[in-house]
Amino acid sequence: VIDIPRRYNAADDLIGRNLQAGRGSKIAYIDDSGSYSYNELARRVNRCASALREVLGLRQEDRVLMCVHDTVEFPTVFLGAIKAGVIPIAVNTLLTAHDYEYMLTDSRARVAVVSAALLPLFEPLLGKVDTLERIVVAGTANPGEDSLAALLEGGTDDFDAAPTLADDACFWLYSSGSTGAPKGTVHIHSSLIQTVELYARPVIGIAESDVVFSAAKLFFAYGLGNGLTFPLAVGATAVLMAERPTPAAVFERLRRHRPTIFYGVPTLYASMLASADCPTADEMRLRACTSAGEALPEEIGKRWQQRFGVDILDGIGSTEMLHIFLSNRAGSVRYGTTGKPVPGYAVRLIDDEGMEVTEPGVPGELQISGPTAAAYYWNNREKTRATFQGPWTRSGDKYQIDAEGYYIYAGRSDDMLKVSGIYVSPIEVESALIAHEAVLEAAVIGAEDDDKLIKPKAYIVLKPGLEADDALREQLKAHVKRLLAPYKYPRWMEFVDELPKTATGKIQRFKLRAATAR
Ligand code: 3SK
Repeated sequence: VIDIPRRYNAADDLIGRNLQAGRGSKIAYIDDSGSYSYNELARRVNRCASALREVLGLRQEDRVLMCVHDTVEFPTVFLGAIKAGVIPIAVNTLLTAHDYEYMLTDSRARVAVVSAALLPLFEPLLGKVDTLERIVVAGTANPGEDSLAALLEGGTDDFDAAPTLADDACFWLYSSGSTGAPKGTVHIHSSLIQTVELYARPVIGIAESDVVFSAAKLFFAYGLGNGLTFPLAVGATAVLMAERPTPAAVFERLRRHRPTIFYGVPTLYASMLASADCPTADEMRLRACTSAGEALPEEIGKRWQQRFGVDILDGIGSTEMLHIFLSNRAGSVRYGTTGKPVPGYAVRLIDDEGMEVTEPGVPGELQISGPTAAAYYWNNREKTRATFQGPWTRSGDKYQIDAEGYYIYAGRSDDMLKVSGIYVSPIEVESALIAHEAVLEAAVIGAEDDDKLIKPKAYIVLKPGLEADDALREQLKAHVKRLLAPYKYPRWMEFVDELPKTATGKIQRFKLRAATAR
């Protein structure tokens, strides 16, 4: 844990330290449009900060929602807002207009900065969400639309950082839960740099000479650290990719830019290994790989290590804790485990009676204490109190330790699923299914695919007189994809006569999980 002055601005620190170290002409970012030096990034951040304040008239602590693909526009707006004392809210680019309407209404963001391709989802919300004043288009805008490029034109090359404090709200991320709406998770200025000193330097050994590439996007807490905080804190170079992280797209960047650090998620590692076009070790110059989002199956870690001679450091973090607090370390990797606590964080396991579990093999809920915990959930006292309990943050994940103190994932405490590293609420998928005219009831659980990775599986009761067939299955999948972010659709469907329920009518998903595991 490092000492941070009371008066502190995270963006000013992350950019300013590179200019002070004489790294102005070094490449900070490479995206699909070109390369950007630290000097150019600093200029763009200042222009964005000054334009948000002086052109758009935003005040300190106003909020800007960002739905931006991984291009240089993301760090420009994220850091520009922070430098201006305006609070960026980075949201998942894969959601629906309905999700964005909720987040805009909840946050009362006055401005939304949106990648051009996502504009159709946002345009109808201008006028509908009365606190939203303007949409600014990142990328190529059409005549009549406000573009980020024009906004930057209106800014100035120099800008003095807003007088923020280390404990001030800095940015938000939205976190999902099994029930209820996503929660605006408020992080403070000091947290970003703490994740570097606690995790990125000691665990990954990130240094100025590294070129990093994160397949996990910047709007995730995991991707934000990987592709923004960590490289900028040490003066490294980060490769950004706007498109979906398919194996082909990732291979192309690995071959072209030859990063030294690659950050992935288990689903992607599995599909990369299964692809005929997977590069050879010689084509790459990887020296460290990380995985988070969901537990990395042992077999995938071992196959990657054999193929590339580099370990995958599997770890777990959370939106609430900002980055990884439990991780494997180079030289002591144990596949099939999430490693040990990252020094600077305390971790404990709590059983159903509220007692701390210390014996190997006994599961308990993982709770974490550390300096990067979010301050609170916006406008949500009940969930804030349930999650942030004194110095401890409840993760909702169950873990057990083995005889040597390695932590092993033992499932969720609630019914949430993690699909390719993103939380999916079963209730949301069930509601989408029930909205289909053929469905009477539905229950969704997580089931393992051939790579031992979790995907949604639905148990469905059809309306009387209807029969299940392949056409209906495909119709239902398409229906869910239309209503929700497409990654949430059930990969498998089982049609049943009834669902297991409590006496009060609550679905007993644990019974379906037990039946599926058999
Ligand atoms: O999913 C994770 O394990 C994770 C890791 C780092 C930061 C945030 C998250 C959710």
